[in-house]
Amino acid sequence: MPHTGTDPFRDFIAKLDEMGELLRVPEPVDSEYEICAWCRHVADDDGPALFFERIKGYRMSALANLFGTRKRIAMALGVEPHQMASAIVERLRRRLAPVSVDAKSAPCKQVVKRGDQVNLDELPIPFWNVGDGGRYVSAGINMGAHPVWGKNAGIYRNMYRSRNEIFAQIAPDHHQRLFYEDIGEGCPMAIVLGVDPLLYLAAGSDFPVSDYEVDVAGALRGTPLRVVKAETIDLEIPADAEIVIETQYTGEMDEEGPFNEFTGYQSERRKAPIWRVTAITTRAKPVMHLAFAGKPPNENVVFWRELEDALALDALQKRFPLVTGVTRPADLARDFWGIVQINPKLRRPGTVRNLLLATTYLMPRLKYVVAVDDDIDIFRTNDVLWAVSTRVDPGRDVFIVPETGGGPIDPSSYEFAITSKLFIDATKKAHFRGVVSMPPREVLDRVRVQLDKLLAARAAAERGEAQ
Ligand SMILES: Cc1cc2nc3c(=O)[nH]c(=O)nc-3n(C[C@H](O)[C@H](O)[C@H](O)COP(=O)(O)O)c2cc1C
Ligand SMILES: [Mn+2]
Repeated sequence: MPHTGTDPFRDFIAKLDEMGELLRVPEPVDSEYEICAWCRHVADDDGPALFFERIKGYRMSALANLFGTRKRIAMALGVEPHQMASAIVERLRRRLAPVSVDAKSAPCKQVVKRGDQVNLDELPIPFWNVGDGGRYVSAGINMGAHPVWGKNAGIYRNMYRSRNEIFAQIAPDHHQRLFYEDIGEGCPMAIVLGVDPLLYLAAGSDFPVSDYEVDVAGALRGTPLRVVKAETIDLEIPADAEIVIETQYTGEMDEEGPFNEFTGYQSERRKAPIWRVTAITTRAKPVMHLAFAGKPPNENVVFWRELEDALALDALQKRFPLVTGVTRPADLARDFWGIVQINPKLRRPGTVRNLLLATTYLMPRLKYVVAVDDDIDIFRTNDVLWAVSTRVDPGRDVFIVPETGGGPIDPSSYEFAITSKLFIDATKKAHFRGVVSMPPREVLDRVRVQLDKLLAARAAAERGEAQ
């Protein structure tokens, strides 16, 4: 069952705490580089979410690395990691629209500041990696609406410009780019922080423009989200948000960036729209939500596209029943490698190559597409590379398609967003002679129990010594 408290963000923090998935940092941290350094280390260690209780010069606390591991995404959905894809597909067969509440019952309105009172300097907006062009709100869900295309929520990076101006760098294929280019000056946008983690998950995956990510989040949770009218713009926002930055497009653009991206490299300075902040509303003691980007692993790539991958598995299985799993590995920056897992008993001549090509219909930015058998754990990149090492003859099992579309911030591309694609059939083919080395299953299972017992005893002894 999904965790259905009345206060989804704070309930989830409490649940992480309870499960040993949250580390509280009591010492004051510096928002310049220091928050980033904490995040860097826990990212490298597959570590816990971080709760910064005190930030030098600010009154708010902050949370980072929320979805730094797939396990925590599964926790937010209330399932085990191996059940995630099927749970997502099942719940996303429908949508669940939010319910409106009035401002009195909306915690995000406990403190309301408008006009001259608005001051982004009160928010602990970090300076992240060396070379960033400014301070970045990195976990903001940007919410907007358009008279024809409807309502939308997407995560876009927001660079601080002044106490009442902020940027939003929105990729050409992302929805609110259409909104501000069409509406122009006055286009409304609210940047919301600290909301239902399932809305955060939904806003980070691509859906058709006709889909509203708040309805997607409602379906994932199984109960409608609570929304409330914004103060100064014609939008609805999550009533339980920690922080809401209400803005309007000024009609002006300026150079934004550089920013150290999820790829692990800086992207160049680019033009981005400037938004005037018309109100900031918060809880009485808000928690700022932060997301770390930088050289993978990083939390962005762990949860970005997670819903898309689950839906891609479902779509591929409809045409290719032999498919048993799909993922884009986070440790390889997510957007570059696609791994498809198959049941070898169902393979027919030519199917694997067709499947490799079909995967790029759903994931057009991929550079490498690899097919493996179902004895390979696709969530362990080394297992996939072991299959490539031992089951592939590069002269026979690999082919390249030149000059296809790729990601816009791949630092290796000769031409903007153009790449070739390498397809690798790393499944066992007819000539394959290998027999996988393993002790008997029954012995393995028996020893696992003994090993876990000894490890638990040792951990208990260590805790005893520490006290
Ligand atoms: C932490 C994080 C940061 C992101 N930053 C950006 C960004 O700066 N610009 C952008 O266009 N997309 C960014 N994305 C990707 C979009 O949020 C994602 O593709 C989303 O589906 C776009 O929603 P839309 O299609 O409704 O616009 C980011 C994703 C994550 C998870
Ligand atoms: Mn959208």
